[in-house]
Amino acid sequence: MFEFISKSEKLSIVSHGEDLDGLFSAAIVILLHPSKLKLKFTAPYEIKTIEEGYDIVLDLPPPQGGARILVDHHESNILLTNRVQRAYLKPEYPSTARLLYDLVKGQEPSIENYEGTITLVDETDTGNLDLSSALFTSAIRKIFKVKRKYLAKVSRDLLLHPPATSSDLVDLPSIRRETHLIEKEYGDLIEKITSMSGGEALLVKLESIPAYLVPIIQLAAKRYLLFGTITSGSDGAFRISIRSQPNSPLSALKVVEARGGGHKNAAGALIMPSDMDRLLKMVRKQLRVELISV
Ligand SMILES: [Mn+2]
Repeated sequence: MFEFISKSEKLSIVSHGEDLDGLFSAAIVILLHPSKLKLKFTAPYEIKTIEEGYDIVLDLPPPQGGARILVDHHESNILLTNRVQRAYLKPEYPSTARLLYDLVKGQEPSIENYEGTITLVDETDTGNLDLSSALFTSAIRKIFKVKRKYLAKVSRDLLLHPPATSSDLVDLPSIRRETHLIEKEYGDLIEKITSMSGGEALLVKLESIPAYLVPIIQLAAKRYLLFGTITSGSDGAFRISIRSQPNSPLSALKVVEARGGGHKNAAGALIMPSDMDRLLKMVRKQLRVELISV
């Protein structure tokens, strides 16, 4: 793995552009192969149908065009490993960045300077977000939507100022303007979300606020056995993101079933509005569901 990354002359890599795991996994490749790197950020719901192939795919399902190497930890992507030459896919890993780190650290001991950041990535990628890491992730999603190319700069910044705590994330030079802006603009919403009382299942439909605020809304997820957000995409489909607690009678992955993927307790899918009723019915069989719009 280390040889492949450091010795290849040119490398094309594609990583997940919506969270810290995708950004820091890309940062590790940048560290080992700083020049002649073609770096692209995308999302699971975009990449599956991409016909282009890549040398390395990180934290994502492999594209139709295939890949030489896949490094990932999403259980649901095991079904697509026939698209790649070599798959390092370990669902037991808390993050793709941790897996990549373990694959290369034997040959590149200097990477151990980033151990603290890797631990922070593990925490944020297993749904253990606090307000600061949720603000950071919302800012990343906003940038992903409006000026995606800037994310490469954020990845480099993570190497220059390796964060060890979630408040370091909010203050990362390339991102702090955005995190402070979101905090100022949506202070009332943050207040409302962080004071939700909890219950069996809650589904939140985002109608009057942008979809990049989903990570902040999800701060309430810990207080529900099952928690979901629903946003509508430009194509008329709904994007749903589900979180579940280990003791929920219904797991997040089960809710999205064949329509999406992810981890057992954190999964997402694109669904048609006509399928919404069926999904709701399934959840209602097991849990008392509350539905709200924000
Ligand atoms: Mn991940």
